[in-house]
Amino acid sequence: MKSISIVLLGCNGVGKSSIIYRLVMNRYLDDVDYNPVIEDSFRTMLDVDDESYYVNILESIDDEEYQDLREQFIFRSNGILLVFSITSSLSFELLEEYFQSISKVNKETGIKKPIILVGNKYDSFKERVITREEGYILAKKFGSEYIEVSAKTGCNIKKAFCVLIQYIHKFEEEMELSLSLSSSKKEKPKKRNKNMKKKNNCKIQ
Ligand SMILES: Nc1nc2c(ncn2[C@@H]2O[C@H](COP(=O)(O)OP(=O)(O)OP(=O)(O)O)[C@@H](O)[C@H]2O)c(=O)[nH]1
Ligand SMILES: [Mg+2]
Repeated sequence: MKSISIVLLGCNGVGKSSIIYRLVMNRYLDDVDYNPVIEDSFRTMLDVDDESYYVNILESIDDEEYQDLREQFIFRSNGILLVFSITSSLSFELLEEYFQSISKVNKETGIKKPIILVGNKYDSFKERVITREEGYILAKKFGSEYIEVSAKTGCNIKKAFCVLIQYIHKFEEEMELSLSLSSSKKEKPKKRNKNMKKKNNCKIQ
């Protein structure tokens, strides 16, 4: 079974933990006395396109102090769910900062990690301040897909993870292909020049 790691990034209170609980336990913890921790890690299994995946899900505390930790999480992951709340403009504006962290890690590793932009709290559409169109525009800028979800109702939660896994799978297939192409190029025998041929025909007597 394939094993992959997904990290959830986004500012305080956008619903990262709630999204994870909904996926892993199919539960919604409404207004729980939540104690943010530095690192939360969950595991679950998901079937995507006839393939089973062992999914490791990470969430990190959103704090300037832990910027290095955030970059480590990005580095360790195979793909990222970039989360904001459709009811908070600040959570949407701060996405740029997270994207910069992703770009920094991508630059260092030379690998462009798949991202899905997730607009949570879809159920609170009456308090919506970010339009769907704004979500699509930003997702396009990030080179990602945009999905609106609700951890409260469960709407599109599984879909967001499945779409990301499809992207990760596609991305890794492309990486393998380009690696095998570049190694086969290296292995390609060089054309012999005339001198070499002569040399090889020489008989040592
Ligand atoms: N209406 C609504 N509220 C939500 C939803 N998801 C989360 N919440 C609420 O938003 C608040 C924050 O949710 P968390 O899951 O703790 O958010 P978080 O991103 O993990 O927050 P930190 O860990 O503090 O960064 C809680 O009061 C949740 O009940 C949702 O889909 N709809
Ligand atoms: Mg949390």
